Amino acid sequence: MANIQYIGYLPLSISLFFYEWLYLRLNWTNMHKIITLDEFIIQAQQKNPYSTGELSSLLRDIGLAAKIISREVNKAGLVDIVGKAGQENASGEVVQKLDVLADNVMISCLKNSGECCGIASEENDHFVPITTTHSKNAKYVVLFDPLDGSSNIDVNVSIGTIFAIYRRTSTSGQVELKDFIQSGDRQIAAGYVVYGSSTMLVYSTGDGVHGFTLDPSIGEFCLSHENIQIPKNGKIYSVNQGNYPKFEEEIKAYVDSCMDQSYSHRYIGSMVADVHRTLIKGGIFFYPATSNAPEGKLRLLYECNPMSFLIEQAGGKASNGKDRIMALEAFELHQRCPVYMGSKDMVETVEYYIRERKEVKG
Ligand code: AHM
Ligand code: MG
Repeated sequence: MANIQYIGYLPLSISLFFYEWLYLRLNWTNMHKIITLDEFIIQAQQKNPYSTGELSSLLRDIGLAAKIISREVNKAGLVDIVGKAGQENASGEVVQKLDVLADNVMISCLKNSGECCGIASEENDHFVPITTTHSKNAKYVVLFDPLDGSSNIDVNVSIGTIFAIYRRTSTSGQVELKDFIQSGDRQIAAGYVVYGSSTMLVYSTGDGVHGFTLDPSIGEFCLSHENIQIPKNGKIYSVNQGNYPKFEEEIKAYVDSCMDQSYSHRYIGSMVADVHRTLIKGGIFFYPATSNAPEGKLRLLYECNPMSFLIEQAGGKASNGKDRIMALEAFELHQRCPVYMGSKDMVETVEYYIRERKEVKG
């Protein structure tokens, strides 16, 4: 009798055993599918027989800075890091405490890196040479906006870090201004980190655009968006429409056409978040010249060039309304420029509006 009772449990035990085996197998496979940022960078380096590993090492140090900034941004509201720092930056804008913190984290990680001989940041008036014995003859300079969209810090909306890496033009010794004032076409790598509903690092070394999501449980950026391609056309326009009365007539006409076609308007007010959405979903992000800011608001070296590098690498277009942003000549560290970037067809349409109206005006 007892044996018959146990036999009754047999199908249940077999299914439990099978279920457990399947669960373990799937988990094992998933675990082994994870590619971390460091692994990805090393794999990319191994594909290039001439690689010295210096750029890889620099990118990994920026990844470390991103994790530290992400940790601090996530604590904002709990500790005294929200609010104004009581100073203005090189562009005369109010600096937030988190701007300063992010700036210091980037500078300290890059100083320790040994692969960077100087940095320039939106928050500092002048470039900062790194003079340690190990760093002063390094190949690379890094330009960055440590915390973009900082007016959104207090209200828990996505903010980000943007970076661009160039090879220095001077041969050795302490860096000079000319090492930083280079056109965007000379970028070796560029990327951003968006501190949003999750933290993501997106970068390119000129071989496609790749996105990594921070898994807080293991403290690693894991490959989540390989080879991002921006859709050729889109139906989202992203601009501060409150500035409409200050736009030139041709930009007003373009914005009117977006509304006539019932395009969706999305504007977060953090370039990193707006460009991130544009990269993934398509559309156009623009910050045109206005009557009170004839060169627009965004900075060529810290914001426009690195984002243009990513947009072009993903198959999109980035223009100042007339020319490719990355072809523009840089002549000063905090230079601004009007920007139109995103899906190729949409950027060409706005360029057409600008060209046509300019011709009519003569
Ligand atoms: P910031 O670097 O001081 O934060 O300024 C740049 C930000 C961009 O992220 C965003 O696209 C733009 O400023 C928003 O400006 P506005 O509030 O004028 O629309
Ligand atoms: Mg900025």
